[in-house]
Amino acid sequence: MTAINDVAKLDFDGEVAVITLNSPPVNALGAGVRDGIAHGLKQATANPATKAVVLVCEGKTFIAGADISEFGKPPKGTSLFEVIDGIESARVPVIAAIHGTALGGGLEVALGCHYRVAVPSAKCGVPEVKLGLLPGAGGTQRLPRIVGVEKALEMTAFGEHIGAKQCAEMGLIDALVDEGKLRDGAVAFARKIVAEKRPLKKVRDLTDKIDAAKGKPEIFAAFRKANAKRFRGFEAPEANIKCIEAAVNQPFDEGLKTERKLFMGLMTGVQSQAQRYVFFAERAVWKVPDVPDDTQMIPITNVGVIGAGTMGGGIAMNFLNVGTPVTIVETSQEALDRGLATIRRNYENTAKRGRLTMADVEKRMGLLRGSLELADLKDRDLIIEAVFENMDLKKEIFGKLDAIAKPGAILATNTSALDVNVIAASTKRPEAVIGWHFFSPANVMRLLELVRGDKTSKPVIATSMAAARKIGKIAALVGVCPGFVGNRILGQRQREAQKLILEGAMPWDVDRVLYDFGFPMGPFAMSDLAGLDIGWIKEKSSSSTMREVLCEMDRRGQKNGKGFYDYDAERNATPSPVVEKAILEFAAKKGINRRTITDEEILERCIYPMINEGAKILEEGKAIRASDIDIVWINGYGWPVYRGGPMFYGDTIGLPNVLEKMRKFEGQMGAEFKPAKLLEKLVAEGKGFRDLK
Ligand code: T1G
Repeated sequence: MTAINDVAKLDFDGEVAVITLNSPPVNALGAGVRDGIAHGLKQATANPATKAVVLVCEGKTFIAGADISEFGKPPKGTSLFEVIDGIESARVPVIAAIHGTALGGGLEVALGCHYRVAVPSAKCGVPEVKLGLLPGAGGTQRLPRIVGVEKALEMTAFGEHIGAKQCAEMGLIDALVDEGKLRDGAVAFARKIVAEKRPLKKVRDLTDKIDAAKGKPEIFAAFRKANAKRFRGFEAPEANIKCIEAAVNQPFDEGLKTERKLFMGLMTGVQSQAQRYVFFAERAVWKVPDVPDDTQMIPITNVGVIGAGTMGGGIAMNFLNVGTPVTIVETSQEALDRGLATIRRNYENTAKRGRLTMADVEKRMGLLRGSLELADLKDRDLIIEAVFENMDLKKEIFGKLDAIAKPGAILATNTSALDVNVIAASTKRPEAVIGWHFFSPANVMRLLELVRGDKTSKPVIATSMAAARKIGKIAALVGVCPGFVGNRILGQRQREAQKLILEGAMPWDVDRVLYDFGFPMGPFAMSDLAGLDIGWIKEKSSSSTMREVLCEMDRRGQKNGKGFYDYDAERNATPSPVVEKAILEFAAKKGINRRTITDEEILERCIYPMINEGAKILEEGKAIRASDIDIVWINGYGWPVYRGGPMFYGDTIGLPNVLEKMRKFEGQMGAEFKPAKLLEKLVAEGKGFRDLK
């Protein structure tokens, strides 16, 4: 065994040389790994006895791509192109032995090899598009030559990880070897192809799969059309498609040049910077500085949910989906039956769409028990309350839970706005109380705000974080304040949106600006979808807001075909002349002189107060880091990932611009635009949110 460098070693199994990489955590293609492969290959092929080379990795995975943390830094060591060219032009066959995930540059290295073997549990993919990039080391030119143009379009433009079995069916993997016997299986495969004198199969030389697509531009047109909605606003998917087109229409080396040009265009662009930022933000959000990794965890073997309404039902499904038994408690048999029936219907609908079997449905329903007795939660490890948003009701329930729940149980509330400390104070164990703020539909929305009370213990926080990860959520730990992080910031945008339609804009103007910015929907279309009459009480209605005025006009939203918009039978929205007239009258009644409002003002007044509120949240310590706020808004409120989140966006446009506009608006419209101290401090220091530690 020869150490090539600190992350690569070389040994020989008879006539087969084996290069082993070991660069935790994911064998990313940093300079050491690139040098290790290149130098290892040189040494291996310099030995005349070598008849084949196997490239294998130790640790949890094969190479999971280029080292993203190296991007933007001066290149060091052997370039990835030299590594792959070296492999492809080797005098003996090179075999990639894949376990875990061969992703991005890792799959491109494997595509440079003459053969690929994998264990069945392995996965392959080119997820660069999720980083706002494309496979920039020949992947867009080699992949279609192996898997065909259609598959290559899906793999590059969607970026999903594909199982080894399916990869073998596509011809991407040449052989599957036994789990746990990867190295031996790869060496045996190498011996077999040497014995059979199989040719040095260079992927770059394969043409049949791309020839099949020559003169068929309709393949690309159809793919673009079918995914236009999904790719809206993103730059990378189109660049990936163009590269696959180049693979069909250009010679290999010309296609490589096209790939390089498009890659560099994305790499230096803001979208990829944003999406790379989000990649690391999604990993940082789990880290709570004062809750160390070795914090004692509370075993969660079962769960109790109080309330079988829309939220309670969705919450229960998250745990049933991962095999955790749930007892759900309601106050009446009718409400309980309705809740249980909704859960079963949701599962059966998923089964109808082929994403679950009926056996899966029965297995999940088998883990669910309904009850009318809070006392039936006495053995629960985690209890999540999801009842009506009323403080007295929540305090009463937590008071009762305190007497019922076993010692050490976690008592969680799904409140979206109420003070968790006040709820905790209604028990003698406030250290066990924490907010678990799910987003509707709770079994679908990925975001979870975990709300840390003043007395919430570290084991309760650590356990909640781990449980959130287990049910497939991304959890941000936030502090107790009105609206926590997400809704608190939403309040800023909603306030300005409501004001803008009185001052001169129309709801469809505000929605268009935010839709074009990248949100899936604007605030007024969103209100129509949710229903304008949520929380509206006819008897108490006083035409004090446009929302009340519309409800009084029996405009409830999509559900009755009229809200801020008019809706046709297919729920397509059109601006409403009735609403326009109502807004003009309402503004006149309020004595507001309407004026022309630019799209720029709409955007700035909706977005800048959000950034400013984020700064206040940070200065109050209600969020651990700026990127957590971005994770909340990207995963819970539809902020476009290619803009990185409100805080990253603030840094992108420059905090001095945000501050200048906030001060201008403060001067024109009042204290609600008062700049946060942190914003003023960062600008004074010439820093951004990214500089906050
Ligand atoms: N570069 C640098 N660090 C990485 C990394 C990478 N490619 N992948 C993971 N890490 C770090 C991560 O930040 C975390 O660090 C730790 O590893 C564990 O990751 C030329 C341009 C492989 C499926 O997009 O999808 O190749 O937080 O928590 O859940 O064409 O990591 O512990 O300090 O995610 O088991 C393309 C990215 C790159 C794959 C493992 N590759 N990685 O998931 O662990 S671009 C990717 C993943 C490229 C070429 C182009 C996942 C994983 P820390 P983790 P996991």
